[in-house]
Amino acid sequence: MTTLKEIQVPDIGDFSDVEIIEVLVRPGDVVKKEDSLITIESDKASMEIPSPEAGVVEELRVGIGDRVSQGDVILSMGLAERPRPTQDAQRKEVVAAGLNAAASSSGPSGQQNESMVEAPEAPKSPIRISPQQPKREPPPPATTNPSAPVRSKPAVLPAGSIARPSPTAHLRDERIKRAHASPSVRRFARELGAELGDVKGSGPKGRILKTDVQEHIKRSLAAGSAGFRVVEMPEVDFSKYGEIEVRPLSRINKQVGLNLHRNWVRIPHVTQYDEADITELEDFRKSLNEEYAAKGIKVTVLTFLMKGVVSALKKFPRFNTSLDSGQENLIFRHYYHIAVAVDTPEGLVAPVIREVDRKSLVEIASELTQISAKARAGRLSPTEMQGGCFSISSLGGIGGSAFTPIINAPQVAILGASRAAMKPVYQGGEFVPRLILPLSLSYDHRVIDGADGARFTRFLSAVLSDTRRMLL
Ligand code: CAO
Repeated sequence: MTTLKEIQVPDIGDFSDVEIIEVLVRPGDVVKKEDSLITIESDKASMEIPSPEAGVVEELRVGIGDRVSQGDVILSMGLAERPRPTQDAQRKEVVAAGLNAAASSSGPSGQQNESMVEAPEAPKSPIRISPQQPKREPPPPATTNPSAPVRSKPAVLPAGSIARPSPTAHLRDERIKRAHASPSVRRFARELGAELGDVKGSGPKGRILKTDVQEHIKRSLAAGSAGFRVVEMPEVDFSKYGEIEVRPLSRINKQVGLNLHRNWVRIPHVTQYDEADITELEDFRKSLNEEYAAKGIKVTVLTFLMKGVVSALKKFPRFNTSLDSGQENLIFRHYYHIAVAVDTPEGLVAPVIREVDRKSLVEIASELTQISAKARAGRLSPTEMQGGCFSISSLGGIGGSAFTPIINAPQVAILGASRAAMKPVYQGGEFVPRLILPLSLSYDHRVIDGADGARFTRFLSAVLSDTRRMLL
């Protein structure tokens, strides 16, 4: 025989009139004691309400979006009547319960109140509340004083034998903790091994739903990144080989490191090398600088590169795109905001100069000076680093002849510029000295073919060799 019982919202502390964001059961579902029934969410936290009974869901009395307080009926449940256990069976059950005290929340079976409608028992198991504190690994026994030389004990295990959390694990934990998701979705993501911090929420106020986690996994599988096992870096006791010093990475180092690593691993990079004859450009640049010296404006090669890149982006619009998150479509931008890598004492940052197509060389030079000074002073706002279409990394002020810049996702290409140098160029039957600027263009091979990569740098080279072409 089955008896019906109304399951009510238990004592939920200070919360009342709280919104239901998930209903986790349907009529007909067989529910075990402490299975979650609904998830409610207040301004502060979301929590799951567990079932105080085992039974079958007969009728749901609430839906998503309803607001509930203690005592409101969630559903009616059919409880299967169980035969009263014999004394011997009761004894066995108590022994079993003793082995797992946490599970014995309702006392010996058969002692339930069998009235048709009864007050709910307060759940004796804790209500699951989110955000949960991520489980943290114990800190490594390393020296904490960053400036003190480390003389740690010799490593007792061979290098490579210890799996340690990566140096950026705490950032990942923080992102998971901050993700807007209910406990059941968190559990679901954990079970599937999805990093909640990477999942985009489509629910109200950006809440992550179960379907978002499923979609994320599907996309990861499609992108081929799932199952890509990366072996942990070996832990090495460097102090075995000499005196060492441990210094912490800056906040910028850590964040940039995460992004660079993701971009390097996820984007198939190809780097096209080329050079541009900037002999005439250099004459023009010098004359401009003489003209604007009194105003404190300094036009560098980078300013011309920004203008030249805009011309090339107009000619090759695929370089001014991003793949959408499903990697099904290309998003073409009709604006020209250029990000510039700036070397600061705290690490690499990339402020964005907007609407470069609408600005003069002198305006760009002046803005570049201001924004790089702001970057070096650590005063850039997050919005000043957002919205870039394409990036330029200039190491020309330092030196070198070529390098492989890493694409600044979601952009699909980045131009590296090295130091220009006088070189003998064979022209009109003789070698003549020309100022040659080395260019290194990295592009996302999913979006850009090799031929277009070479066409882009050839075009850019032509524009820089004859700056009048920027006007075309
Ligand atoms: N060839 C020859 N000389 C060059 C040059 C080039 N390609 N680029 C710059 N120079 C010269 C400049 O004319 C300037 O010379 P003077 O001092 O004689 O006037 C000097 O080098 C210093 O230039 P700069 O670096 O201050 O100015 P910039 O406009 O070229 O660059 C900025 C500005 C902020 C981008 C740069 O200072 C910077 O931070 N670069 C580092 C970027 C970086 O770290 N990239 C690596 C990222 S990993 O992909």
